[in-house]
Amino acid sequence: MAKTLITVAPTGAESDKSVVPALPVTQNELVVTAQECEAAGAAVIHVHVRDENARPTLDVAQLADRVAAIREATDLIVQLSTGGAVTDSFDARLKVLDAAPDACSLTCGTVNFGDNVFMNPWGFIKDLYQLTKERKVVPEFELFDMGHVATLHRLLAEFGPPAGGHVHCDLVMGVPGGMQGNLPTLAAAVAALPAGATWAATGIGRTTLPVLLSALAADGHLRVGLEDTITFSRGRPVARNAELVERAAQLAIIAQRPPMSPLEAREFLGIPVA
Ligand code: KMH
Ligand code: ZN
Repeated sequence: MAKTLITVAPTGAESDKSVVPALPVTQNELVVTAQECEAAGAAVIHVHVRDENARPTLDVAQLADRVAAIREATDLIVQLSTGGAVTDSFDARLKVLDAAPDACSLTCGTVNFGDNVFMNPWGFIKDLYQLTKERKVVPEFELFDMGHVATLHRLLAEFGPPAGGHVHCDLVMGVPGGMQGNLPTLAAAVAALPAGATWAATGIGRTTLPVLLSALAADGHLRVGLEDTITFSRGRPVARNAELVERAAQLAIIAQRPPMSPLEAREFLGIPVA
């Protein structure tokens, strides 16, 4: 039976803990969240680390601690963000791989990001991609816009397949400045992906449910979490990341594509067993 890969993105770099108290920011909060989300059906965790003041950090020692703590407590695939926060330098973002995660995000282009700009010029993309291959860290290609799909084709044509041999993408939809989070846009993006690529989708904010339901209908995989939405339903804040995973898992079961286990996800993504 076909299965659904569910990734949880529990924290992100944008929301403030004082505004979103459910955000896991300490090591303990992150580990408990990881355990709850694994039990609810997640197989991958997309990690942004916060420092002692709950601010985003790319400090390699703290990243490595989080990777070790999640591995110790769960079987989840640990995917570190190389996107970081919009203020992070390219150098710091490349150094994320020094923390030796199983996987990492790799965004395939610059995008307006609300009032900011999330910078991903070609030079940085190709340096990061080559480093993922050298270090055997499996990249997930983050696509915020249709132009990013074109850059993914260029990357694969110039540098060949990724570590693990399999191309897996995440359509990040509904960012103010990126592609819209709706069914026609999702269908167009999926149609443009490289042959053989698999994909998940996530919708930011109010696009969460339309994108989730569209992705399931189109045989795609799912990413959910407080990084992408802080509202469970109109006027009701998300209480725990796990409730977003539970909802995604229930819908995947209804769609006759139940969640993949972390072990099944390793095989699917080409990530060796830790
Ligand atoms: N925080 C955003 C600027 C990623 O994790 O790779 C970038 C982001 C993408 O979240
Ligand atoms: Zn992220």
